Amino acid sequence: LLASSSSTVFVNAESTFIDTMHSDPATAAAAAQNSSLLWGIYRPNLYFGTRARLPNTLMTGLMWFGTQDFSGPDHIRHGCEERDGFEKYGWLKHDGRTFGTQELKDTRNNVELTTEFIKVPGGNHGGSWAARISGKPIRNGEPMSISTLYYVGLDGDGQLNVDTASYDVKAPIVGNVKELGNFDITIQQTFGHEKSNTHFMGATIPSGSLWRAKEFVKEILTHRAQIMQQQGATDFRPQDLYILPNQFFGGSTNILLIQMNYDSEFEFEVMFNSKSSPNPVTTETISSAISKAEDAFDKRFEDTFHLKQHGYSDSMVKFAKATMSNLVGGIGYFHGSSIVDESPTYEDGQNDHLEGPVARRPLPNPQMTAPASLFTAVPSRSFFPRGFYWDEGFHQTLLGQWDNDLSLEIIKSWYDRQDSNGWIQREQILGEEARSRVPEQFQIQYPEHANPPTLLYAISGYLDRLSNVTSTFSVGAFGNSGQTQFSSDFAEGEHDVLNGRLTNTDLAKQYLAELYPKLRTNYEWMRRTMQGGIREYGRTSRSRVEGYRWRGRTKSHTLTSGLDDYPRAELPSVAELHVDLLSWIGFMSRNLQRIATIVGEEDDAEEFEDHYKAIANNVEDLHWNEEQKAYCDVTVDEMDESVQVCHKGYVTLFPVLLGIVSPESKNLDHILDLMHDPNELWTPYGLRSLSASDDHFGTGENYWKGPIWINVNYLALHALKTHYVEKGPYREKAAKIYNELRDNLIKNIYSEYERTGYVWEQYNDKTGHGQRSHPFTGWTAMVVLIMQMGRA
Ligand code: 6A9
Repeated sequence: LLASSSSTVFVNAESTFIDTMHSDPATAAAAAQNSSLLWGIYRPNLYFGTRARLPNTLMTGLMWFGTQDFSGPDHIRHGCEERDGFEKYGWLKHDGRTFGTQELKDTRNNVELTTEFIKVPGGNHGGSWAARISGKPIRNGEPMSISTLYYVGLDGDGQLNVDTASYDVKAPIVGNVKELGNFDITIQQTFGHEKSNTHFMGATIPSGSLWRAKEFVKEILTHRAQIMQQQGATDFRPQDLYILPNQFFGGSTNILLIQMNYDSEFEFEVMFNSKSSPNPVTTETISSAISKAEDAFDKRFEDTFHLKQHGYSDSMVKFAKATMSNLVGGIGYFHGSSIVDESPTYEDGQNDHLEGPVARRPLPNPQMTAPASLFTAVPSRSFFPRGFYWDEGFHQTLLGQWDNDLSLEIIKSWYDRQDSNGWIQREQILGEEARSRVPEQFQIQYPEHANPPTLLYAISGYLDRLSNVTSTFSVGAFGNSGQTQFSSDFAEGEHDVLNGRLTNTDLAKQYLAELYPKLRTNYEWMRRTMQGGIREYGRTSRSRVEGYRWRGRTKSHTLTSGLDDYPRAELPSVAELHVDLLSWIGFMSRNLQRIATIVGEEDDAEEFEDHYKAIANNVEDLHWNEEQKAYCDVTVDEMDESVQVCHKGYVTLFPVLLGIVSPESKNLDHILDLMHDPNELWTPYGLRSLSASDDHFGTGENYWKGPIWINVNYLALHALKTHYVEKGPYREKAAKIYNELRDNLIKNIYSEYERTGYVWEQYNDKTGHGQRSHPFTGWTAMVVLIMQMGRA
């Protein structure tokens, strides 16, 4: 397999050798439901990349660089990077299983790329798929000059054979991988000039290093350029200098790259054909399959979210589709080791060291774990392309509405990451690729560090969807205050969205029964590990043990709470009790009670109900501050007296955000006032994280000290709608706030998208401007649910 020189590597659309398609992909789709998640765009950290949902497997990816000058190899586009400065990029439509279309505006290189993906189910190995990559100048009349590279790599066992002899005629790559069977891959130009200007290379690279493909390419290109210059070449253009050598290096090729240079509009396609499938993808079938899938997407989007029906404009519907689709396009499959430190901790009473945590580890012992896998969405493809525990519950709250079973598969994958104690790593940094994006001091995970249990929030959304199809699931002590009204979120027409197999009563019960022991262990772990010291009360009665404290806190940060720099007590102390955490644990009790009832664990259900009552009681008893009219954290002062610590903002809202405060409660009235007061939390763009009247407001890194976050705003809207707008003396006030807040959020997130091209990590509370990471189609994508919710 050495040196083959070929300048006509790519077959034309007309000369394709594969027969036309045998059967309708839609029919086959139903049969292939089970394997429809094997192949996907599961490399969301890349602008475009596919892989099988398997460890150490076949992966493909796209790179490109500008050839207008000689700096190209230093600016190869591959992983999503904010510094690439694209004016816009993201999936416009993506159904999560069979189809997606993405647009990328690489402003500096004057090229607008479109990447389309289509899967054709069939056979025993996840079907076949195709990618179509096209490009054109953004600014017409200005030069566009780029070099594209598409690579196929095998990271693990199997074969990737390249028949160099017939390389220019038929499928250049023929392979076999155990779980994927036999396949072939064709990469060919279908439109564009410089057709002869194509180059390729095959090589053997060390296993596990495929994720470094970009560095590899950069080395090859610059090395070759050097050699050509040494040979005396002076008059080369960048596109003649930075080219692959048209050679195969090494014994058994495990990476193959195809390079094509363009100076005007172009299109090429990548076709992966699974040999066990009777439905091949061909150039002819790609177009019709894509347009069918696109129509189906549009219809399903409307059937699910009813945005047109509710009067949203076309451009707002387009925005909603793009926002949800980029969350879907953010779903990835990650595999590898992580780093965990299980060394013993010692907690001092109070820590007056400026930055130290209250818990010390005198003998740190970070260790690599065994490799593990996770199927998950990500908060941001560019900045945080990996799984985050509490982000994921929000992602799945939206995704569950779109594709119930896909969402349950992801939820299950997360609980598979739970250890025997009940702990799940908050940040999932699996493997070297993921680790390469995280500064060292943040790589280690600690087995007493929690994060809000939002996966249960997503599961409770699932239960609500179920209770809407059958009364079997409308059970539980909190059913009447909870589910019945909750179902109002899922008004007429919602049955359309119950598209999953797992909405079948028996299968749903089975799913929940399998998950239940893990949920219970996780709950017990939370209660045990986060236990607070309620010193002055002793621990005699049940309600007196219901007080909790986030671990892993320093003076300035409580990363585990998810609200990083939100102000807490001045000094970390073992005597602290955190009101948001108590609320989350109450939320767990309530939902576990629901699930235990469904799966027939009546005794457990009773126990959870007891816990819940004690928690609801202590929310008022321990945390309500009558002077401040807010739910506050608790700690002890220098005199060892219990004191409340009030920093009004998201933390002080949690008992309402999670529906623990009764609609009849006078305290609710005060919390509603707190929300609606512009001097406190109210802004024209959403609820700010910290009250404008708080001393810490807007100070320091100002991450959760004022800016507006969409996940917490969603919790507020959902709680209002579910618990407070229909019942109790404050229902009118609640409804007014709900309606105004909802309008403000939708208006601002949408107009910022129009203004900047992106959805953002957070929004400025003074200007409404999107800020920090982008695109951030993690929980900010919940704007789609906010649009769907309707007015109170
Ligand atoms: C640091 C920087 C290239 C912070 O969305 C994920 C999380 C949230 O869960 C959390 O509530 N974000 C929020 O306060 C982002 C966390 C990123 C930490 C990684 C490394 C990488 O620099």
